[in-house]
Amino acid sequence: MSNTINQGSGTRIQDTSQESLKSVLDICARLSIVSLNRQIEACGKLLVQNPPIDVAILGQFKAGKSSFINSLIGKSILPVGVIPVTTVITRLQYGSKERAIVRYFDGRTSEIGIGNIGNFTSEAENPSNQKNVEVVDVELPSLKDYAGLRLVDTPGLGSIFKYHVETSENWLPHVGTAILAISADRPLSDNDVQLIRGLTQHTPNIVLLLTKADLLSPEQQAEVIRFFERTIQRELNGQLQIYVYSTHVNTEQYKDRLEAGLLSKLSSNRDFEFRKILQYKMQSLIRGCLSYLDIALKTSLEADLDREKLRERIFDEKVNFDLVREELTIIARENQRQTLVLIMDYLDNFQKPLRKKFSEALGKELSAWKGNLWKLTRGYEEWLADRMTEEMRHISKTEHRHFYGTLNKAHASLSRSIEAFRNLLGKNIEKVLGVRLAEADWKIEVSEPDHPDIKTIRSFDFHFDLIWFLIPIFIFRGLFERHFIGEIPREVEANLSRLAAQWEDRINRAIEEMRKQSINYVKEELSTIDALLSKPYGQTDEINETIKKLHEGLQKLMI
Ligand SMILES: Nc1nc2c(ncn2[C@@H]2O[C@H](COP(=O)(O)OP(=O)(O)OP(=O)(O)O)[C@@H](O)[C@H]2O)c(=O)[nH]1
Ligand SMILES: [Mg+2]
Repeated sequence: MSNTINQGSGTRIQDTSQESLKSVLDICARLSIVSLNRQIEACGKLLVQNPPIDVAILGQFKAGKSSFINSLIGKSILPVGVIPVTTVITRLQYGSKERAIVRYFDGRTSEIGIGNIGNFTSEAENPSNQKNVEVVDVELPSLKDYAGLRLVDTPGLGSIFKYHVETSENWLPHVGTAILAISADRPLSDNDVQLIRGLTQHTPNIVLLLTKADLLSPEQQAEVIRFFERTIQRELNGQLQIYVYSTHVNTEQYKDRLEAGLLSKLSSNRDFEFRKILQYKMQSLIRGCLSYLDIALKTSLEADLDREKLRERIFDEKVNFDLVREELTIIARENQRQTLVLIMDYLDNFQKPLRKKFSEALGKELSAWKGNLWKLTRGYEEWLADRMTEEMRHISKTEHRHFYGTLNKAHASLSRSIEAFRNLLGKNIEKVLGVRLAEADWKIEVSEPDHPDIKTIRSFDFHFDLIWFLIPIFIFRGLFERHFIGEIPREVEANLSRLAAQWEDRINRAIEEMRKQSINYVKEELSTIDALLSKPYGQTDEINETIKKLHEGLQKLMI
């Protein structure tokens, strides 16, 4: 990475971090991932508060952490001792005047005298942190050289005081730069190596501090340092800066080296170092989140697979939309095909009586009609049209219910068919999901067909009246009267057929409506069940989307 993060890239890191943090937050909330909460909180604080860089002194209990800080600030304000002491996180930073503020977990704060810090941070005065102190913040004018940094004293790890261990471990995500204190008399335990591993999740800046160096001769110090180097190389496949310190001997010399090599650098490049830390923490958080999302994705894919299996079991070969649509269409078509035949059969009964009725009536009427052939023909036509219309209307009105045979049959068959389909679907759902399909009101509406507009039709094939002036009516009148009477059966048949055809059209249209209604019921039911089956799962897309977004964020943060 380049040694300068300019303003532009600083804004980019800030923006990308903000975006990625939001995605992480959303997906963690949605998938109930709680294990990243502390990292999320730490990154959130860095982004929102832009605080000083927390330079944390971490390490095993009694490693000399508090003594080291006291020595660094040139004031013995942190409690030290031969038994585990520090019980509360204590942060020290530059301030124009000396003051100490106690922050409690419940949000309260109180200012205390610098001399009373031990009342809150030492195990003796505040056993297992009975006073519920979250952190003690100390401001000192003497820390001017370290402006922009915050020295953090932490409770020791590895002691029998589980509370101390927990407090420090919980605080790790906040660490900006870690100084791992290792006492000369207990050089680099397995716990220290584990701690370094844990710290690499949270910061790119980790240094080792060999404390109580006065307990070793220069040769022994060199030997211990070589041991540190070899162990770190072997265990962590890397190198860490190693500083030496003693509060007893050569303190100023050790302090100068530490300042020059670490603290002054951090302080004078505070913004650059801060963004580097933020960038590192965000990358680590995103990677952590991605690893959870991998699991979530696999689970979701399996759920999708299960859903597919469920769907296959519910929508088996019997519960099949295409099949049921075909069945409903066949029912409708079969009935529609029979409509005309059925009506015609029924109307056939009217042929004879109508012929008789019309012939007799015409016979009576004809003798009174006067005029030439043209007038006779017009008179016949008018009479026939009026009577026939009246008759057809009467039949239509009084007999139409007898035409509904196919309509009623289609209704019954379609109803039976969709009910059978719903029963099959219901059984499958109960078998597969163990739930009963609620009753549904699948009533097919039968809309009574409109009455046709009854009009008679002319059935003459040749119009004699066009040549009326050639025909002497007094000679041929008898012939024409017989002709008119002779036409009656054809007229009756033609008009009954027309009535039948008009009713067929209307009835078949009603059957078609019912077919569409039935198919719609089935379609809607199937798509509802399908949607329900997809609902509890269907996170795959969302997870994939977040994974993609986080990878993009990670890429931007790596540049
Ligand atoms: N010889 C020697 N002893 C030291 C040095 N620094 C600290 N000590 C002693 O080591 C003991 C532990 O010191 P602390 O500063 O309380 O250690 P700590 O790591 O803060 O301990 P906890 O807060 O309990 O984790 C004390 O008795 C100190 O006097 C040092 O440089 N040389
Ligand atoms: Mg301490």
